[in-house]
Amino acid sequence: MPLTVATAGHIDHGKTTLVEALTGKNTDRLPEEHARGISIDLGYAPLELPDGTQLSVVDVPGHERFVRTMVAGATGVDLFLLVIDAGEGARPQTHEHLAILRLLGIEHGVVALTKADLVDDETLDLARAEALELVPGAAVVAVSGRTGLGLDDLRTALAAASASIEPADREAPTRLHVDRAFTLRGIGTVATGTLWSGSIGEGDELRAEPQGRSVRVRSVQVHGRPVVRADAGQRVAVALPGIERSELRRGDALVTPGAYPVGYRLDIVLEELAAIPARVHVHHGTAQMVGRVVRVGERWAQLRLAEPVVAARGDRVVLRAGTTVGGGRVIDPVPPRHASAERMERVERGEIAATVHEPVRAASLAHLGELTGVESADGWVFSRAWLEELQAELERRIAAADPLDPGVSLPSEPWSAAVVPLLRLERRGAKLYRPGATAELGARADAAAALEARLGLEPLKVEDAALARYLEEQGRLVRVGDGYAISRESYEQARAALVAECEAAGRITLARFRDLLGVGRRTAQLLLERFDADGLTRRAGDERVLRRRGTIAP
Ligand SMILES: Nc1nc2c(ncn2[C@@H]2O[C@H](COP(=O)(O)OP(=O)(O)OP(=O)(O)O)[C@@H](O)[C@H]2O)c(=O)[nH]1
Ligand SMILES: [Mg+2]
Repeated sequence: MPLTVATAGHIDHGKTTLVEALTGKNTDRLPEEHARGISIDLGYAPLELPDGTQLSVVDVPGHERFVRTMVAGATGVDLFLLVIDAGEGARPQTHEHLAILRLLGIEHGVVALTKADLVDDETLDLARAEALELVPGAAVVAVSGRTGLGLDDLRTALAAASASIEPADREAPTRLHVDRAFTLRGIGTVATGTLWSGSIGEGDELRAEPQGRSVRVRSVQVHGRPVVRADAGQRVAVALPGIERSELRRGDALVTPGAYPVGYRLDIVLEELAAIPARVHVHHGTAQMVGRVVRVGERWAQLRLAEPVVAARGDRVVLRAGTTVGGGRVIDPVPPRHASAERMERVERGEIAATVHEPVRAASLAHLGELTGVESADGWVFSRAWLEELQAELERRIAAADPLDPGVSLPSEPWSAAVVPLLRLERRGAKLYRPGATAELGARADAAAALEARLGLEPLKVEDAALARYLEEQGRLVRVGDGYAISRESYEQARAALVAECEAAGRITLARFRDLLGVGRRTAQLLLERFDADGLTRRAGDERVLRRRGTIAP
């Protein structure tokens, strides 16, 4: 099983020297690193242990200004190799790197007391005692990168620590947080990183997030050797010919398309090492960005990020503000904006269904684990209680609606189309009614009778629009213009006159129709418009002709 190990420790304590002694490879690549005698960027080397275990070593810089680089190198690895100068003992970045390893959940590893060739036995014993106190449970091995002392013991200790590592999840969707992107002549863009989960092989279709760019893997290498497929837990280099070097950088992620959400918020269980200010640097994967910490309850916080991240439940984050002030474990990688302690508690416990009330898209919860005990429709999930509340609320509004049109408008929310069919209500057009509900005149029966008595061919203004609509549906009047009505009989007579004229003359003008009916121009106009709307006639210049299949409406 391939594993990754990251060095850790204070500047100049001998990390790079030890990695070279173990692997034969000097991981300081940059001219500036050699000139200054310190590591600046991450270095990589393969290490085969006596028991055959393949380790990928990530060598990190110890300088306090490069702690963020250390976080990017350590994130996602399986083991640590904490390096402490036997003569100096633990120094500030020894402590800070150790804190970061703990925040990242990297629990297994080995402590190497370096430069053992330079100290006497007493000093070495002191250093060993301090190391045992700092990292209880870890093997502590005295070594020298200079003389080779203790290297075999160190390899053995690394093998023992490796044996307790749970294998990374190969079956999970692929995720690789990019720590380097560069161009190779003849190959194009190459990205490297620790494969957190899944596998990567030639021809795979992946997505570069958060850009959302589709990329096809041309080839895969593990420590300079081509492989057909690399598995979780390995350091891999992938050739991605379809994307420009400038479109990819440390902090991006290569993932199975659609498998991981991308968002600007993370709900975490907060771990506080020092006072955490409201504005911090958030480290996640190989990315780091400014973020706000919104505390929720006693244990939790919502991180609001300046840039999007590709996260999953269980991921770790490190929070820094000058120094490392805390971190956390992600419980929801794409949480709703308004966080409550109640929701946090439930989500932390994995009781996802209990957090669902009003409809949310099922896809937005998919990454929180299996979801049972909720209602679902057409990609939305919601609680039974919410559905009942909606039913009750609509029924209340229907009860208060005009008895002439006892319905309410369809909900306009995005979930409307999915949820409406589940309601015990009848949909008619854009409104909902009690099943079988009919309009009733109720208290307006007298008003209706009085109106009907006054109706004739001259359009009458009707203030009560609902009443007019109802009476029209009942065949007791015909509405014309905007808020006017005529009697049904008048409508039929006017219609008969129009049809007769058109059949005789082929067409009719407004003037002719007015004269035929003996009404004013405005009345004739309103009637003709109604006939047009009913599909009986259509305009042809200044005249009207019968439509071939004039429907008889209303
Ligand atoms: N005598 C002796 N010198 C050592 C040993 N290990 C490292 N050194 C020396 O210590 C100095 C720092 O070693 P590095 O390996 O660069 O230290 P580092 O921890 O990688 O430093 P940064 O990457 O900058 O944090 C170099 O001059 C090394 O030659 C050792 O075991 N014995
Ligand atoms: Mg170094």
